[in-house]
Amino acid sequence: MYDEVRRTDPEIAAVLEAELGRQRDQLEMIASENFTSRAVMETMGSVLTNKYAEGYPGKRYYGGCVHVDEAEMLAKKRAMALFGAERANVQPHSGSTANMTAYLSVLKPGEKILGLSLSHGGHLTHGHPVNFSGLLFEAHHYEVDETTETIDYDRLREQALAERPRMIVGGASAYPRFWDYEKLRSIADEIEAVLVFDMAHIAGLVAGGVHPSPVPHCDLVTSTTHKTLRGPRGGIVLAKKSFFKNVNKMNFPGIQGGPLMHVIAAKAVCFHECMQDSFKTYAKNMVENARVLGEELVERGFHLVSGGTDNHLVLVNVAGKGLTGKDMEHLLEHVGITVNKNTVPFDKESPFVTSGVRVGTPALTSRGMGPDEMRAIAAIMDEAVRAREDEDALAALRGRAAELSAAYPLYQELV
Ligand code: DSN
Repeated sequence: MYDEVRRTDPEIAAVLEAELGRQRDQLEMIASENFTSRAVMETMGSVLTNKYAEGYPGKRYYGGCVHVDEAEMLAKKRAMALFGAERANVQPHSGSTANMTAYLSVLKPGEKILGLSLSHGGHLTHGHPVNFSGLLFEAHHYEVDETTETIDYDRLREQALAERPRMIVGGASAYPRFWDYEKLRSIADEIEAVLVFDMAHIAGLVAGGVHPSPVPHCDLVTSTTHKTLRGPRGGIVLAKKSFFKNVNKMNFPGIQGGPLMHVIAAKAVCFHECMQDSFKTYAKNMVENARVLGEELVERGFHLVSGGTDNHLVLVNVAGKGLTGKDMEHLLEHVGITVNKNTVPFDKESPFVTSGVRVGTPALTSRGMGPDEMRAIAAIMDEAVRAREDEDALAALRGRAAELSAAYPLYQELV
């Protein structure tokens, strides 16, 4: 696979090989990561990377776009069919530019937005002060309830009525529960706000029919394509027809220049894969694996934020185990399990330390792992916490994690 780069650039070839080894050998449980198909990777590594195509199919600023037009039209058509959307823009380079496109297509700088607080599971692009969304707009935040650790829609409504944002944004990067889109819609309607939903984390579950879809309820829906959707790294905006013209104008020329045609073609490949029955099974398995993992952790005395999960991730508060999220992330990495530290609602620790870890099942489910492996992983996590001062015990746990990885080969054709 890497023959040419090995010949021309051994230093980068070494990086590629080392990363392939890391992905194969570790138990990848970062909730936003996945393993794409070879078809997606081949398309991303194709000649389409050479092509400039500013504009949209049939209306480009460059000649020679006949074939990339075809790829983009397929990607749009498939995105609309997959999600039942009226319109789709498949050009955003990332989830962040998808959100920027959506927001600026309906708002002027300085207007008010209302999104879930980052420390309660939201995302930087939902109005955090260090992000464009907090810099360009007057951002307000809703939170989860302290007892249930789920979104308090009554308080959200009160806030919306008091602050009257022009846009409400739903969606999260660390929220394990279903969303109540009807409630969000009715609150947005009450104050005549635009309703945007960022479904980056759950898009694959929505596509697979195991999570309710925000598309019928929202004016604009954004997503990445590389998380549970298992496609190339990138973004999309789905829109109601009346919002679409502004979305297009804002993505290009408003925000981006030349679209990444190799990635857009790979998005089309991904959407096609997501339409297959095998993807429905995959989506179901991601959720089942997260449920089993969560239950096993609860049985071992871990606190799950909101008490469980409806989706592909669990947010584990490890403070009760005498650890910070940072300690837990390091400890798990030491035994061969990759997760990320994450704030939990009302966290007393800083975002660099945190009291929690976010653990997701998309990548290991792609490798074929199921409930038995989740039980084995929960046991490794628990034993690692208990044996955290005992290097021999940790080495034995690392061996058990490595055995699990080895039993589910990854990218075998790549050497
Ligand atoms: N960084 C992504 C995540 O890990 O959830 C969100 O953009």
